[in-house]
Amino acid sequence: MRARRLLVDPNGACADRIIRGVPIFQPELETLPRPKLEELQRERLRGRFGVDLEALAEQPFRVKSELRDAYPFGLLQVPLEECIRIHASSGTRGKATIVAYTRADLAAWADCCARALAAAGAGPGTVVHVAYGYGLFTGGLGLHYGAERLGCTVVPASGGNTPRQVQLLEDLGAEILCCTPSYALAIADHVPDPARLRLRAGLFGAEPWTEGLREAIEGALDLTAVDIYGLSEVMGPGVSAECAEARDGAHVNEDHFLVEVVDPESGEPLPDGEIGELLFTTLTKEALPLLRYRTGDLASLTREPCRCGRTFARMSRVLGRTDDMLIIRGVNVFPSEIERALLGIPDLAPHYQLIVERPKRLDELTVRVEGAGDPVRISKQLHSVLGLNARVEVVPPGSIPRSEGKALRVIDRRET
Ligand code: DLL
Repeated sequence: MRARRLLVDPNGACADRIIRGVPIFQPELETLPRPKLEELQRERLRGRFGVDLEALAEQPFRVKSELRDAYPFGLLQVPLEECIRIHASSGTRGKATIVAYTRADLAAWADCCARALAAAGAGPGTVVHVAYGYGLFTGGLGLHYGAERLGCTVVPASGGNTPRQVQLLEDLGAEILCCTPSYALAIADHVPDPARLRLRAGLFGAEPWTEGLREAIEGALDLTAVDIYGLSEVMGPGVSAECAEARDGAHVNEDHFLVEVVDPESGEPLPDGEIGELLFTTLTKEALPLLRYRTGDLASLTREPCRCGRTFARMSRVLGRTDDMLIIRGVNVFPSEIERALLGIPDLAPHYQLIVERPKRLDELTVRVEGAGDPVRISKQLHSVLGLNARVEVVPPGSIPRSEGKALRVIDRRET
């Protein structure tokens, strides 16, 4: 058993914040009975957008291109001087999107990230190593302020210089690591013996990952890996996060964000349990409120109670994006499915790239993966699991470039 710390209210009150052994940062909100939560959402929705909860499904969607078209500040709902921070989407797809935050927005964001850190087992005094990039990307500063809000001791390492990261982890004894899952693996490459580190948990997100990758990271770094999700347009990291206790879906901070899942094609709402596109409505944001924002992320929801005691809805892992689905000779496949299949094959390492080309009008997929094994046999295994024809290249360990932020896993060389 890993030791758990008692969570002390950063405002001074040392409240009884242990619910069934799990420290909860804001239990009065995070464990609100659903009818009360809905009441709060209803009030906030009406107050901010003048929309009744029942009428939500009739409201038009907002999409990312509207933010891009309004670049940089066209959608701000408050004067710029009321905004005390600017961030931008990391721009792995297309031009960056600028977002802005008022003081109250930043406070709410810090609360959400503090909740996520507490749910991973952090508390006041826990040393938290933040290796998400600091800067316009929301990962670094988002978790940084959340950790301070919780009363942790933050190591603002940012990304890069991996050997130094490992040195800091070892010397400063961080118990919590925050970075992308792909960077966690890159860090693990430099950790010969995880017993030299004191890591207990990691908050990994900003890119899709699988249960197989979770196991690989947990094995290599000897920690509990939890998923943290978010997007700059809605806030940044901490829109939702898993609890270390159940690790069974990320709790959406529903007092701040109303979540829906819709059919990506028809736009019709889908019931809990069905996979569709996630939509968020911000209930408290001042600078950039968004009604029914289409994330492009595919996931499902459950409102079943979680054994950690939190009542917020949980979202599944992001299973892919509406726009990164690869269609290879008519077979629809998400990179995450290929990752899952690869990680199910012994002797392969969780470092891979997918190269899509169209040499003669037909798409061809090359899966380049580190490890050992017969490429023809691996290709057959992929085919049996995914129904997909892919050429496989098995390359020596260390030959696929490591990322310091979001991994670039798909190289699409097709002309569009
Ligand atoms: O990636 C915010 C973030 C930082 C989340 C640190 C978690 C940790 P953007 O750069 O705007 O914001 O990218 C948002 O990244 O729409 C998803 O497609 C993807 N994404 C974020 N978290 C996850 C996750 C940050 N846990 C886009 N699993 C989102 C899968 C994720 N995809």
